Amino acid sequence: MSFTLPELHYDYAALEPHIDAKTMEIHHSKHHNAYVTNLNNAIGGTAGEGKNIIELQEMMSHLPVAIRNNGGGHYNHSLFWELISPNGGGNPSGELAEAIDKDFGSFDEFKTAFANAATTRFGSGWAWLVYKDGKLAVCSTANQDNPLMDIPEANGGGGRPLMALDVWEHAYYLNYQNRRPDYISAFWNVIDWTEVAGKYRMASH
Ligand code: MN3
Repeated sequence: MSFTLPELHYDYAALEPHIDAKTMEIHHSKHHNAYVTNLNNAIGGTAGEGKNIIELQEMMSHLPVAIRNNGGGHYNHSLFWELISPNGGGNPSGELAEAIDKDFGSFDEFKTAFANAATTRFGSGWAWLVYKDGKLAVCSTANQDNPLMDIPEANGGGGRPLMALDVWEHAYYLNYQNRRPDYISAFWNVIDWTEVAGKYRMASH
């Protein structure tokens, strides 16, 4: 069984003007597709063969670096596409909103902490909202690493990912060039809080 590129639930142009169609097309059909292809090519004969994408992250310390890079890339992007939506934006509600207020002080303070993690990640990587030890936390990881990986120096402190933002230049350069902070600001218009809340519920109950 091999890994496959997931279909998006929206058109490449659906997130404009916040994320442009050309970026979405290249990001999904070229970058993510290459991670899937390279993962499938790398996994044969390793201990990861036959494992699902979550299991792979959790045993990454035992796997070749090609699986760390491409298996991380496949997991991270599959999550990212689920978390953004043309119907996104606004504010979280319900239990998630209460947890954000409790653990960060307010929604605005959470946004500042998350944007700071995304802005200060040097080079390529990801910013995360995770659920860990009964609390919400923000962190970032380099390259295609993520909080699920069993590699302490790479997983940003670990935890269950609830929300992810790709801050590789390929995620924003066509539209935003060097202006990563503008891309991070635009992300708040496409984040789907219903998806984040669902992941929070699964992680916390
Ligand atoms: Mn990417």
